[in-house]
Amino acid sequence: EVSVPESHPRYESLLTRHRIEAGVERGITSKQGLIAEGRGEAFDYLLGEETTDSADRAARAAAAYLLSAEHAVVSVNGNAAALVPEELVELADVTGAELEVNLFNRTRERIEAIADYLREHGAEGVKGLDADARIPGLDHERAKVDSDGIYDADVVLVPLEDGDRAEALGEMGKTELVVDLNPLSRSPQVATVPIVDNIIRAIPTITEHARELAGDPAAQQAAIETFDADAALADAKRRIREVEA
Ligand code: PTJ
Repeated sequence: EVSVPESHPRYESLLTRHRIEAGVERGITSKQGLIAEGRGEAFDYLLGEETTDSADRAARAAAAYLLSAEHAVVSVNGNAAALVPEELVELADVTGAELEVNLFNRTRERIEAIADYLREHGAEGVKGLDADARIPGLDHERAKVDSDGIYDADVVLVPLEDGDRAEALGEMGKTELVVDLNPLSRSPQVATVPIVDNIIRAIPTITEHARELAGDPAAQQAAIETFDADAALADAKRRIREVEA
């Protein structure tokens, strides 16, 4: 798919950029998605471009919430779809969650392109095309969700979310699992579970934990009860402050 040699010291970061660029070319990712990617990369660099122990614990708690949910939905935007289409489908399969396309810069074309792309990667029954319900307290476009999807969900995984929508979903009483590399951003701060990690690593990590926790409600409960969101954010901020060249 790309011509970056795996031995390149910045292999993963370059691969990520190529995927986002290709996403824009395919009509999946918005131009603003390019800016978001640059911002994410800077934080990833400061965090050492690895899944920290703290982020791993958050991923485990997220897996437990997804497995024990009545109705779990994974929200998919243009960046998530471009970066981890197959991994999102796998996560949905392992946890029983649904996938719903939900965009900040919403256009019918992009919704359909993303749904098609997810189906190409094995997804069934992608939601977000009906958009027959609204998240209260948000302006029109960002508020559009499926009544039998995000609107009805008790647990929602929202990667790379903007703060307003994250807050509004929280106000609806939903358990929010947020993947965001910026621990200072409002969405991880309002999340039940902030996963401060690159989505490229975070989604497979959540899936791995879900495989291990599946069918074990006691272990799921323990992962949820021992997780401390404030400590997770503090860990990420400390890591950034203590970074050395
Ligand atoms: O496809 P759309 O229309 O829904 O738009 C999606 C974007 C991401 C463009 C939109 O939601 C947006 O503008 O988001 P922001 O406000 O730029 O926030 C994106 C957040 O995600 C920032 O805090 C970034 O640090 C973070 N981020 C960027 N890339 C990654 C990331 N977090 C995890 N993994 C990444 N690869």
